[in-house]
Amino acid sequence: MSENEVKNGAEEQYSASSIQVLEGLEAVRKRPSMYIGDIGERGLHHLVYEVVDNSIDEALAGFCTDIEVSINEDNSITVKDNGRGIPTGMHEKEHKSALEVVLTVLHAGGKFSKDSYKVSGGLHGVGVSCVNALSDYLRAEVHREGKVFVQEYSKGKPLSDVRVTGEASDTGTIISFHPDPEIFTVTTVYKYDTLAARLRELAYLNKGIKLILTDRREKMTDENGLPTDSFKSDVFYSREGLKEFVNYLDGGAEKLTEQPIYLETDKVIPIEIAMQYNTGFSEKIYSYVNNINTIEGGTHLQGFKMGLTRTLKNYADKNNLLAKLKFDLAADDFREGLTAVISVKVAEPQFEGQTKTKLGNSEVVSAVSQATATALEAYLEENPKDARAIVDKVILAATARHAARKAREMVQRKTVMSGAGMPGKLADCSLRDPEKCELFLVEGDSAGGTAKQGRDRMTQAILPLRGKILNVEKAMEHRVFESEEIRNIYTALGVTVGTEDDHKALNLSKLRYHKVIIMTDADVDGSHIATLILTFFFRYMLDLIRNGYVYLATPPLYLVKKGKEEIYCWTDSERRAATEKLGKGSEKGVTVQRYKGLGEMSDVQLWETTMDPSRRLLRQVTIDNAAEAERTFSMLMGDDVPPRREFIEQNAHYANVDA
Ligand code: 0RA
Repeated sequence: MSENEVKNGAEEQYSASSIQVLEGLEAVRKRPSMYIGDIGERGLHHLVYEVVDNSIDEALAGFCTDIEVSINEDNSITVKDNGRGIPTGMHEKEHKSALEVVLTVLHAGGKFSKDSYKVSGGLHGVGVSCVNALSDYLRAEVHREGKVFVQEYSKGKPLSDVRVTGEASDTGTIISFHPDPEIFTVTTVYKYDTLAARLRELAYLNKGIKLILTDRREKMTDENGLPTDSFKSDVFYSREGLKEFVNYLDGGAEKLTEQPIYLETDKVIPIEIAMQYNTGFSEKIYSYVNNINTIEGGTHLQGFKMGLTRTLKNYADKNNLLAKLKFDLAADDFREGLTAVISVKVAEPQFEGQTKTKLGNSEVVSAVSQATATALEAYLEENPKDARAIVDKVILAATARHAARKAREMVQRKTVMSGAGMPGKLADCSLRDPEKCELFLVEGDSAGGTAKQGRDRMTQAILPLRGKILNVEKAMEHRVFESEEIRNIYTALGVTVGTEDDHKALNLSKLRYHKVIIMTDADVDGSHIATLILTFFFRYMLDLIRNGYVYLATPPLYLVKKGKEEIYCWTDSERRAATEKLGKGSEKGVTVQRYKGLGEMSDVQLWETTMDPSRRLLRQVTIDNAAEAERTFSMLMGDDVPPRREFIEQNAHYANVDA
């Protein structure tokens, strides 16, 4: 999970009149978002994935074992592999080097790979030529047939012909590129953790491939905090693939069985699945097609669920384990406390859905359900003790679901009677158009009071929350729906939960605000409260995050003041600059006020710095790597203390109070 900085400004817009026929890489530069999704932080990182995917393909074809990714000092990227090297001979049709064709012709990759289909491929799968088009500089180096071939480009155009620059005793491809700041206007700074998360995921999904990430912008420090000669670096390698992935996702969860249940088939549709039950309550199923996280699921997920339900139900019936059960089992009772990863490779995937991450190929349903049933049947027969533990867990889930029904229906009934029954603490806005309305979730009644005074009553609603809301990561479902604070959030948002066939389905059609803004103090406690709220959204209202409705407010840390002049500061370096500016002539009378909490600001100050849409900085909560977010929430909200402390130390950025 990460935060996008949302600045007020125009997005790219295409009006009908400006539509024209575009050819080649010019098209990519004119409409980059159509090719890489967006031109923000996501798109910037997508460039790296496009290049790495080519090397992964070479590895999956059996010719490459190591892939090294470096973030260079100038925020350019180098991807190096030890594959066969991109072919450099003359390309018959195009009358130029194949290397140049691959790098400068849109979708050129496919022309070479008739015999083996491309299995990996970024979400957009646009190829390395797109990366070239969107880079102000790109250099391709190929080691092949004993020689080193080099060609350089700018904005997709070759700067020279392919040159032989030396001899090579190895083979492989080295692509270096620098993203064009004319295209990536928001940021051209790479985030190590974002790239690390994707490379880790790729290592688990493609066992046996070694992926190395190095950050040449940052030297490691020794125990005294002094820089050493080595750069920050991680090696991602998984010998056991999805089995290890499931363990990683589960973090410290208490397991129900010793080992994950695992299957791998190499039929027409290669399928790999690992699954592990734990004693927790959430369902964490991650599905991939050709290394792409299919967050909307699809036919492979459908097949898995069918195979799982049918096999467990049959086993339980056959062994007379359901005799005492007084009510029916629901399909999702079989998935409570289940962590699973499903990875399939499909030759011609059809992607559907809002974000084009839902697999549509119907032939995949039976292939996956068959494979799941066969492997699970065998496992249950061979491990009767585990089988018993799993069936008991399913029965427990059904019992808990029954107990939760009343609490859930309360939430639903209250929300359905819209208008009436809004929480007493909610100070609602007067407009009713959700697109124009914002809800601030505010830590504590005192700050809540200030926010109610300072807000724009037309569009901004305030819901104060009592300090720490329930940690839903550790609570059973009925406790979640019984919590007053959480019920207030459901009611205020106008979100209902549960339909006839899916008791957990979320209904956002009556959502009352399109911005839900978490506003907490800029300190450790405030971060904790924000994390608890985000955990609730992640587990119970994921679509709210996915639709981009969730934001974090950023209150200032300092007010630097001299006479009537006031400067708000969000970082220590801003504070230093402000102190310097106001203190010119090195005169006295400059005061620095540190805000320890929202409550210390007046209503006017809170409005000016944090709530006024024309001046504030909102951070939009997005999920760029679902698996990483999963793991982070399990870890942050789970029982294991040391990894949590480490994460907070590495990621928390609070002001130096004593400075
Ligand atoms: C087309 C054909 C061959 C290799 C590749 C592409 C290739 C592309 C990339 C991109 C990054 N690393 C890569 N490694 C290989 C095979 C040509 C042959 O038969 O030798």
